[in-house]
Amino acid sequence: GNSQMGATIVDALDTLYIMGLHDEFREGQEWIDKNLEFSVNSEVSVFEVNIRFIGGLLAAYYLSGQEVFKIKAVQLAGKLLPAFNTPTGIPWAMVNLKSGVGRNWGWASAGSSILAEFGTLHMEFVHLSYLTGDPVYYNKVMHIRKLLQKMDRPNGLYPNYLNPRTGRWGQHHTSVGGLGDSFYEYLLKAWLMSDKMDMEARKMYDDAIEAIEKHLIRKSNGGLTFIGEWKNGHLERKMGHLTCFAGGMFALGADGSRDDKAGHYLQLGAEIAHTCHESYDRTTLKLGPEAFKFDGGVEAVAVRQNEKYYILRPEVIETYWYMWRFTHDPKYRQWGWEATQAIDKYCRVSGGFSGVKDVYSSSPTYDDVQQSFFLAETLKYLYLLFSNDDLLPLDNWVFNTEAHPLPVLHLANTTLSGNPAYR
Ligand code: DMJ
Repeated sequence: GNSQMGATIVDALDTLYIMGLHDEFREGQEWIDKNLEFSVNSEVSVFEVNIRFIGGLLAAYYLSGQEVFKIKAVQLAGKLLPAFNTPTGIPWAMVNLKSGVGRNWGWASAGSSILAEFGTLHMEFVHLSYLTGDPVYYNKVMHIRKLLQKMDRPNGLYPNYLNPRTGRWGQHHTSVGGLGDSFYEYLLKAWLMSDKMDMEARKMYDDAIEAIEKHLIRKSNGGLTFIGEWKNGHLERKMGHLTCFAGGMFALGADGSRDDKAGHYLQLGAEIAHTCHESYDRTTLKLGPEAFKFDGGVEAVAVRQNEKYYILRPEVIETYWYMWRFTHDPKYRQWGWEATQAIDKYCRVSGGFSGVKDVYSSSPTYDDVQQSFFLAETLKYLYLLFSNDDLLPLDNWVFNTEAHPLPVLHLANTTLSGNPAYR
């Protein structure tokens, strides 16, 4: 948005808390208490506000017990609700926080909303209903799920674009990276967050992953497993840095997988982790490019100049951390340490850390931006990678797509839809 909303402060709170930086955490809390306001004439992304602000505030609330975070999360969620006023209930990508007017990105195919955006609300919205007793949030995300369930899927794949006016798919482009990624992640995590009771979510995840494996996952000539992108019946042999989160997702979803294929999915996670490590290792800076190809003799290397940047993204380290938790293979800590050293050497600047424009250049130039996910995710996952497993055990906590931990909900015998007795 165009107003000063303190994204980095909110996104970093739980990282500060987990690292035991309590003075800094209190400073953040004070700022939020005094300054974080939502009645601003600013157009924001529903998805980004949800994963960074609502997710960040909810995690800060659950970790610290400070009411202010819950209050702010609920206020902000109320400001997002007008985005769902579309003919289908599929929300607009953007909403003006003051007027409630929504619209979609101009670049999106056929006026569509984006799968990874409207499909990445479930965790936070279920928690909002749980905490407030108000079913409105839960009903919004369940409506999206039901609508998706009813739709035909080409080759069993979910296209990235869906028009919120007509309820029809836009361009048949499917990816596990940008535009698709966290939709699949949230199907799995909805199941985990429900204490494995939400079997509908688990089934949707299993079905989606089976189609992805069949149509998008391939081995390169050099033996690297990669996840490509499906565009109108054609497989593009290109993988994004964003797609690298999927290694961790496959490992996290191994337990409970259909036909007891746990070993298979853990192995797939390890192969993706390896491929993504190669994408780092084949650069000059030992930091991964935004996208890399497996085509015409090229393997895990960026080809186009505008795909050679690294903007402090977390996905590769996220996968190292999940793989570490599930295997305790020391190579994941070693790879995490390589990335840590490279970030410290090439991204540290006087005012913090910066993205770099070309990971293949020995004299990198900076983009002069420290993305808020660097503190929310990249540093948190690194810290967890070198911590004991009893810090945020995965049996009790589920991380949202911005690495904000939310507790598993034990909801047996209760319903989130319309039961005011629920706290
Ligand atoms: C983050 O905001 C989230 O991880 C999101 O799911 C994808 N993009 C960024 C980090 O790269």
